[in-house]
Amino acid sequence: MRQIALFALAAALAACGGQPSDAQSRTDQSSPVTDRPLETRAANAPYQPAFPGQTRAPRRTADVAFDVETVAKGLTRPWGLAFLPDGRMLVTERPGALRIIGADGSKSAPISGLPAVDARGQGGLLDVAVGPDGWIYWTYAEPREGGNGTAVARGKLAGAAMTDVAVIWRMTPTLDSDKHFGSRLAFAPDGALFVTTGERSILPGRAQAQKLDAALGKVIRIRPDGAVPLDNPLVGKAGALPEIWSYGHRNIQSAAINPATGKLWTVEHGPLGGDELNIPLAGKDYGWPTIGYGLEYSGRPVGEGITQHAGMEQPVYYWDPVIAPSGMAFYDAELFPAWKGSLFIGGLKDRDLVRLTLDGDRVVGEERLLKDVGQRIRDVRVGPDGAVHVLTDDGRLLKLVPKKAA
Ligand SMILES: [Ca+2]
Repeated sequence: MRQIALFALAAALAACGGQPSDAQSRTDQSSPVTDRPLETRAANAPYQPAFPGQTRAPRRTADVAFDVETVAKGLTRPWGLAFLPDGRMLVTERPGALRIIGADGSKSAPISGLPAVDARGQGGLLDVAVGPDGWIYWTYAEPREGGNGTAVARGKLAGAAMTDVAVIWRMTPTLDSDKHFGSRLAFAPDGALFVTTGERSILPGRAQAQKLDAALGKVIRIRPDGAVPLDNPLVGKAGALPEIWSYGHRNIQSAAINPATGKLWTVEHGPLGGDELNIPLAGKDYGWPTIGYGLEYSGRPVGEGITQHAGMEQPVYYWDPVIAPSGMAFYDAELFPAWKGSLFIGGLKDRDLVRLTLDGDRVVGEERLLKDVGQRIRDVRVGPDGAVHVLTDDGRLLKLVPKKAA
């Protein structure tokens, strides 16, 4: 009955202009127009959620009017974006270049001093972050004897050069695959550095998402110099890598600290269905490949085709069909008051920007933005000016700013 009533309300709203009143949209950051899910396409997998609201949240729009400005274009397969304290930006390009983008959109030549990358497939130069210590941190697919693996390096930016460069962490074991490298960086409020990884897509890697002596398919927690924090959950456990924070992940390409709680949130790629939003907790198992909400690309079940198992954590939220996440940012700035508390996630598959409305640790609404841009969104970050910045696969750095009055 409620659904019918809300449908009638939506129809009434549509008849009088299609938008809820401004007062209504300000009461709760974003207003549900109906309780119908934003996602209307058929799911790939026949699975049911473990709890109400775990998937297909209601369409919930914030009715924010914004302009999309082009900060820079002509970037080559950009992947990661970070803001320097002086307002300039760092952008990685997957073939191996790290560039400085000026506030005026100017692009520097590649910063010298970075190690070589394996840029095949999904590899290359990946994420970049500015540490609270002022050092620059980045992830990349490191070419190695017998294959490659994700690595984390840091250095000091001195003009057009990176100096004091050191690799602070290496994902092991080395495998020969050009897929599922992770890898986002997120500094926690306590100064620890989270690094997300992937399981390399190939079957010998997939099984290692559950193995504690391998760094594939994990969230890693290290000190900025690469040392292992002594309060990590597996420190002292025989046969386990002490840098592991959580495990059972597939390919985590989005990570950010929730400013409301200080906790790490991540989004990982599922296969055919089953992209997951998780809040990875110390020492917990997030299930892959034993449980999940997607199918193999062939359409067959993954493993035994189960979604729940004792001792394995459920995702906070999942998508089927997938969004193919890349990059995420919590919105905690003042520029767009109606977006405060939202979580933005870059969408590769549907070529849009996903905005989630949260209620604590639950997803209660979903909206898709930038459909008209029509590009795969590779990273999303909030600038010091409060503008939402995104990188697109066609080489643009865009920023969303409040729509100027006519
Ligand atoms: Ca999972």
